[in-house]
Amino acid sequence: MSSPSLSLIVIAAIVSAALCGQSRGATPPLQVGFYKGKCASADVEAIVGGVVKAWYDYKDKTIAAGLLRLQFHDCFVNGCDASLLLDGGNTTEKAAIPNRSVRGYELIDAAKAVVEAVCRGVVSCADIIVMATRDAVALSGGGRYIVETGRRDGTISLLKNVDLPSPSVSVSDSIKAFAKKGLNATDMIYLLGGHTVGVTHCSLIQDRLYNFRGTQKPDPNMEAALLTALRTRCPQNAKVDNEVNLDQNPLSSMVVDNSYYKQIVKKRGILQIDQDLALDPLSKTSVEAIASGFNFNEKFGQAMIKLGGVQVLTGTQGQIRRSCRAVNKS
Ligand code: HEM
Ligand SMILES: *[C@@H]1O[C@H](CO)[C@@H](O)[C@H](O)[C@H]1NC(C)=O
Ligand SMILES: *[C@@H]1O[C@H](CO)[C@@H](O)[C@H](O)[C@H]1NC(C)=O
Ligand SMILES: CC(=O)N[C@H]1CO[C@H](CO)[C@@H](O)[C@@H]1O
Repeated sequence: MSSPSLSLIVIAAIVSAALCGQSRGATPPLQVGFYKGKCASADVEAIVGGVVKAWYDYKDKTIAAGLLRLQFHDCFVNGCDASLLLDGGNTTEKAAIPNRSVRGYELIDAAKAVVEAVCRGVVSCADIIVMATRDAVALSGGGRYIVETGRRDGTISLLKNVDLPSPSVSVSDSIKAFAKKGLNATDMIYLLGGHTVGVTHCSLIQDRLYNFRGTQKPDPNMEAALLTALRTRCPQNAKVDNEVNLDQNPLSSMVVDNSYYKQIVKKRGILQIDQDLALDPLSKTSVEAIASGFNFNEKFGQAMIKLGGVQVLTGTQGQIRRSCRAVNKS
């Protein structure tokens, strides 16, 4: 009577071994230094780092902001598969409204051109995004975190997949949106620290300045001096949509540091989600701890590594695109 149960065990063992082998073969994990020895004797990370440094030194000191937002939008929509980079008229991720001011595409193209010249068809666009963002953060005063690589590029980019949180999302809904990507509340609190650099547009904060939630009054949770300054920068019925620094400390608006948290605890947040992060009981205590100096750079780096692992393609999945802007023809 022991034979049926024995054969069941044997079958179960075979099935689980097969499943295990399959998932290991098809989707190996990301790894640190994936490209070592894969691009002749070249150091892929150093090549990308050189392009980013030149861009930062000679072209654009604000590139970290562009790339941070680019990585966030890429990873949040269909995983970190460089789908955001695909051109294709007005039906792709790129054409989505929340994405309308994403920048950094040209730097990715430049880095891709250099690595392709050294070893063709080896380095994915998805990895270039993650490596370049890391380098730009380090050049902008943030910590230099160690990235994992081995991502492959996706082939699909659809506008209808874009489901990014709006600037007026509540903290609790934002936590839910991040949880769907495997990122917890702590990760979210650190990742929003990306708003320590870069800009938004007046149109996205107009309601906070003039008519908060239909009250015909400004957001009561905005510091008076900031309100005055922003009303000057963003006049009502203006014809131009001006830019506004997300970190309102003028000494630090281009530096990756914990200044964003210091500002929001002083009610000097710019987007509504920024200000809410400092007020909501779900995040308030963490925000205050980070503002008072708690190890931001290292924690931010860890959260960026985790963001870089969202729904990645590895192994034989996807492809290594020849151009970051188009799916390979054959
Ligand atoms: C709830 C989540 C988030 C919301 C609602 C949000 C919303 C926004 C909005 C509305 C803008 C301004 C766009 C414009 O006016 O052009 C912006 C800019 C920016 N976001 Fe976020 N964001 C979120 C999370 C993140 C994360 C996780 C990162 C990166 C780690 C990030 C990095 C940035 C950066 C660096 C900018 C400035 C971009 C530039 O200067 O070009 N954001 N974000
Ligand atoms: C883009 O959208 C417009 C309508 O808004 C449409 O006429 C046009 O054909 C679209 N172009 C592409 C490439 O899909
Ligand atoms: C969130 O994830 C991080 C990193 O994976 C972990 O260290 C932390 O304990 C988690 N936090 C919560 C509140 O679950
Ligand atoms: C709708 C919209 O503005 N889409 C933009 C998304 O980003 C790309 C690259 O910057 C622009 O070319 C699109 O116009």
